[in-house]
Amino acid sequence: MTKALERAVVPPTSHADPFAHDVLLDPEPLHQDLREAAPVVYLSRYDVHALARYEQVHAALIDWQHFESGSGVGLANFRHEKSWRQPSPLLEADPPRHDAPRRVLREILAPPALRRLRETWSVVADELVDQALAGSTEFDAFTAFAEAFPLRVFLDALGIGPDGRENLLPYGNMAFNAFGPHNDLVTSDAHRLAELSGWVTAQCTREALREDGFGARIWAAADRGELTYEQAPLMVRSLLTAGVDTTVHGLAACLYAFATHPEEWQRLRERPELARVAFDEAVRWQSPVQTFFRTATTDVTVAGTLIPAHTKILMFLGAANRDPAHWHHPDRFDITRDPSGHVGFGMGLHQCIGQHVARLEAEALLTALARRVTRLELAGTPHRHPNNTLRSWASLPLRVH
Ligand code: EJD
Repeated sequence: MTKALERAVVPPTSHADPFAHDVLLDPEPLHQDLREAAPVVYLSRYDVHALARYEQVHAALIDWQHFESGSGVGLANFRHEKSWRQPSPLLEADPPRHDAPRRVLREILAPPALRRLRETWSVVADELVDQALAGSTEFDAFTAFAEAFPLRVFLDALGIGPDGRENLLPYGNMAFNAFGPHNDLVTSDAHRLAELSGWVTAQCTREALREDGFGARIWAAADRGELTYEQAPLMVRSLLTAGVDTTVHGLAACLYAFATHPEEWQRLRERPELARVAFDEAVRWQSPVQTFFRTATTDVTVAGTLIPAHTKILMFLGAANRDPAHWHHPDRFDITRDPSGHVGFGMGLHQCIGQHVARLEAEALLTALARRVTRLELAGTPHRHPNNTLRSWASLPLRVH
């Protein structure tokens, strides 16, 4: 790969700030510019190289040998700066250290392990939908469904207690901001860092976890010697960090997609078995996780451009998921397309380990809604919430029939 050094292509420079509020709230124009500019673009503001085309994002995600996670998957380079929290043994690690934690969590979150949750989650989804519809035909679907459902079913399955759950979304908002630059979104969260981290840390102890949940199974793996006792609480923390906000905003993306595409809702009602693929299509179309970084392990050439060793690479998952060179009519939300291969859950070694959990949540919620609601539409302007990593929502007013 480094053979091409002497004829390296100089990448175009962009002075844009992908983490500015207006871009976070409406990222597609920048995505299009970056995709069209070149396979690799230099971002002067952060001194990083960026990938926005499907081909290069996909290639970087699967090439963990050249694009490491161990130096952090945010802008901060762990070689030079300390992280705000102890690094994750899963997310912020490379093989071989990454592999044992990954194996343990994969078992715990694999489809067979989730089977017994399906029935319970479907009952809870029915309850939530009945509750919302009993109140009024207009409500905020972001709080009523997208937030309420994961906060209840996922945290119950994880095994934490009912108290203090209101800390989790603020914690997640902080954690996902922290992958970006140290901008106003990070500083405005800073005063709650100690309090929220303290609360989360307290939930990760063995004593705080019910005996039959995902959390207890992580501790049991430590007892079997499959993990160290130092890793176990950090992996419970992984579930609390990675498993709530991502699903909340993924479900919101899905509800927003259907509210703005009534013909797709009709299709789902006729064929509720499309619920899971519809969720993946919504993840492709909105990319709840917008960006991630890797770090070059050596000098590496991408499409002829040299990326120097130990520098950061910003991958635009959202841009790749709408790359017209890879997708037919990429801007269309179409539940009959095959969205497989989207990079909304990442790709390769670190690909989302909770994706089956997320799909099960989406399936339960969407099918409960589809059984009762013939039509849904926006009842007002939905509001997004800026976050350095997540395509987040603040409200999603819906009217249902
Ligand atoms: C994440 C993008 C952790 C952790 C793992 C994954 C995420 C966050 C935190 C989900 C990133 O192990 O702490 S989507």
